Amino acid sequence: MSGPAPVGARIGSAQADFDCDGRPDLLEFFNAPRPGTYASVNAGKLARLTRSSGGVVELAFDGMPFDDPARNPLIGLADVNGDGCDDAIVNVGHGASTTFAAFVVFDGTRLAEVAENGEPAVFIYEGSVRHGTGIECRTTRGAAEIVSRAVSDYTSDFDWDVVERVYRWPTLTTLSLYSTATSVIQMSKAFEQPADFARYWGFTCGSLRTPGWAFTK
Ligand SMILES: [Ca+2]
Ligand SMILES: [Ca+2]
Repeated sequence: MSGPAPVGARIGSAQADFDCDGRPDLLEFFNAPRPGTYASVNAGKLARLTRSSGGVVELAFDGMPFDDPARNPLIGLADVNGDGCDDAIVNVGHGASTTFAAFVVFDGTRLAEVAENGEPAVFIYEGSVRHGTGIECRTTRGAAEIVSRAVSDYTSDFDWDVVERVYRWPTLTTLSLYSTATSVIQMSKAFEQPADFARYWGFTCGSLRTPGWAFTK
């Protein structure tokens, strides 16, 4: 990024303990259009963390292209990387029936968008009647993981093809693919959806359960 980013309206905020000092910090989001790929599509955003100790760190990121620039990008708060500090889950775009989520983490020094192979790590969730992707944060034998489970019944009306990808954290702000597994869920009735619907259409992380409809179905 070159030059100061013009910062527009504040479009969201949340209080949580992002630096783990036991006191709440303030995370704010601003509309921040700037030159570059997404300048004309309202994607420029700025996250600003004001720590309870007084320090301020900022992160410019791209999110929600073509969306209402006044829309709050914050999906929710949870500890995504397992260090015990709160992190932010932000909306960075959508498909026809899906939401694209990314993670904003304070690593002790800077505010960063979690990356995989040098690019923002973007996780898709939700879906339609014939496909879905669920995201889950979990810990396996002490290792924090992000699990993505994509399902579709394109190949058979009675079968859901499942692709499960598990990611782990080499650092607090980077993810890498740890394992991939495929399986099939067989249904007795055509077009029937798996019983554990939220597992394949919802986003579960800490106390965050979204979207609500995926957890009441
Ligand atoms: Ca704090
Ligand atoms: Ca964390």
